[in-house]
Amino acid sequence: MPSTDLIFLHAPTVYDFRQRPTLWGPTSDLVPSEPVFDMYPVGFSTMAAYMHQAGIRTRIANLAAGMVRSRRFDPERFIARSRARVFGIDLHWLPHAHGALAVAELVKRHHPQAPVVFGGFSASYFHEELVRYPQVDYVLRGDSTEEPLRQLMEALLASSGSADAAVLSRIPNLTWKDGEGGVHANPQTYVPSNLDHLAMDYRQMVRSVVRSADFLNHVPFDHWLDYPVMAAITVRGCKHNCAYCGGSAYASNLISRRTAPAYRAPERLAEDLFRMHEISRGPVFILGDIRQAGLDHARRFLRAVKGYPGQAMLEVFEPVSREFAEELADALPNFVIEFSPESHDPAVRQAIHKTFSNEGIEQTIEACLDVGCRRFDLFFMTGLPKQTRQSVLDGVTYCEDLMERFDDGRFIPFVGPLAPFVDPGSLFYEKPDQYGYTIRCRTLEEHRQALLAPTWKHILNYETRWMSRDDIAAVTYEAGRRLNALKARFGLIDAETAAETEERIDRAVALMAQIDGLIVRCTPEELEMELQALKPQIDRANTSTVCDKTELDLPFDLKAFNWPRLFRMGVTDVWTGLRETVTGRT
Ligand code: B12
Ligand code: SF4
Repeated sequence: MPSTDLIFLHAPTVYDFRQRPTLWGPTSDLVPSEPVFDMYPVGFSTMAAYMHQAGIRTRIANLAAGMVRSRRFDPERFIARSRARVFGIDLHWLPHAHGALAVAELVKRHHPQAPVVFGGFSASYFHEELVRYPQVDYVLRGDSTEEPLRQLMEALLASSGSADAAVLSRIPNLTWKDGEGGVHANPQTYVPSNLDHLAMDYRQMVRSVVRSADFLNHVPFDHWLDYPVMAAITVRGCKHNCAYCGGSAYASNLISRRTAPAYRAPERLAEDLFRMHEISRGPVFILGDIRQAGLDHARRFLRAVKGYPGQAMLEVFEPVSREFAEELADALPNFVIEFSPESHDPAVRQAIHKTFSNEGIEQTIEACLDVGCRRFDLFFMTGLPKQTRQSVLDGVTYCEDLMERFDDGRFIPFVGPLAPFVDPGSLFYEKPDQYGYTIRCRTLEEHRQALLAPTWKHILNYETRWMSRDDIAAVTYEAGRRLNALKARFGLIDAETAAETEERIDRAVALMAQIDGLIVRCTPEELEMELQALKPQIDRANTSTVCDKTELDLPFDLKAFNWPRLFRMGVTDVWTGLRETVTGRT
């Protein structure tokens, strides 16, 4: 009898990445993940907590992180040995198209009777195509699937895995197949208007770790063991409409049927932070601009969180006034700002619907640093409308001006590509002509195939009227190279780190040219052989291409985990679990 009702599996982007020679380039440079995006969706923890409340036993297995960590980790053997009644796989980020489907295939091979459930933004967008793959049984659509998942799980557990059509047809947001292979997409009616029904404190995660005696499989991403950053969610959906974003107001309506963002109540959000601090001393990343629901909402949060001792990273979507910066500093003295204007050029920003001015950007940096912000990260992107090669490089010059002006080591600019995909549901993807884009892949299968190309340049699913894929790749490397040199000049990174990054960029550029040449000259079989021969070099050029990934990390207390607290939490929980099992209560 399986001891777990539902196991969540997170796949790598491409299942056999350890064998494949893929030059991933800078696609993951600006997130904590490895190039195979080994971070699982934060929703795994909210779904696990929600299932726990309903008496459904869950586990998490981050297969991607396991594969990154050790060559000896065999995901197929892990799947074969997993005893779960239902398998849940995320296809949230489209770059997982290959890995997620391959993992589902393995689940079906080893557990043919166990239902396979998919969810996430990309699964929702491609739900009808996805459910037609033989290894997929169900897709739960939308940005909030906790309750539909509970209903599906109860139906599956009550029927030993093959729920009745009448029952299935009543589950909101569910796409499913009937016995004849007919696809049914139930109405997407479960769209909660706030996030207050969710538990976001990771305690369920600790319980699951203790119960399964399996810490490593639960880690959100491999590097988390060195850098235990936690995520606090303020919102699902967004009121903004950045044209590249697959989670914008427009995309959210299309994918999640969401007409307005759902917010976490400010006081609950503050509680989330304090509870996370009980577990980890790592920084907390507060996802979503806390001002999105209005300044009153933001101020309620700041009042409630005042006294929080840890480091808080805050995203801002629009410029910050001096007054608000002061309020931030007062409530969260250890605050860090993440701001993504994406370009220095107002015309480019206008084209992506970021309508604030350069003065707004500069005032924001000045105000935040003045009031004591620990660090200010600024993000620029390549591959945008109206953006030429020159415009990207001018953006680096603009960063140089800013580094000169704010030169005490706290202002750090980054540049990275819009990659690997323009996201489905975004305005670029849905209205490419209007934005000057050519979208090369339209179906899930086309994206799955694209991921098997030899370099990130060939994986890109788009080019723009202003830059081809070659241009985007070349200028991204060049911008990275110049910014790297500037960071060394202004003392933001040491000379050794800068030299290593420079060397990686050189190596990546040379490899890209070499692979381009092979593609022209070789037959597919020859190409495969040549690429395999290059694999060791490709692997060495793959992480931290245009900047050193650890530049993103904040320094934090080495005693990152509150072990006594974790121990108490785990032991209490195992004891409660045992008592529940004995008394039959949940
Ligand atoms: C927060 C965020 C992040 C965080 C991730 C935090 C985390 N661990 O989840 C960070 C900053 C690290 C990040 C990174 C990336 N992100 Co991001 N991110 C977002 C953002 C701003 C919010 C996402 C959010 O609200 N999540 C909360 C809800 C919606 O999701 P959730 O709770 O995790 O999961 C729920 C559902 O999705 C679903 N679900 C998910 N998985 C599963 C699995 C099963 C079995 C089931 C049943 C349901 C289910 O149910 C969950 C619970 O209700 C969105 C933009 C937006 N406004 O939406 C972009 C967004 C999701 N990101 C995007 C991208 C592209 C990326 C990167 C690939 C970018 C890059 N090249 O580096 C990386 C991938 C990182 C990785 N996996 O390693 C795209 C995805 C588009 C797409 N369809 O692929 C978005 C839409 C933005 C954009 N540019 O278009 N991101
Ligand atoms: S990029 Fe950020 S601010 Fe813009 S629409 Fe997406 S989530 Fe909202």
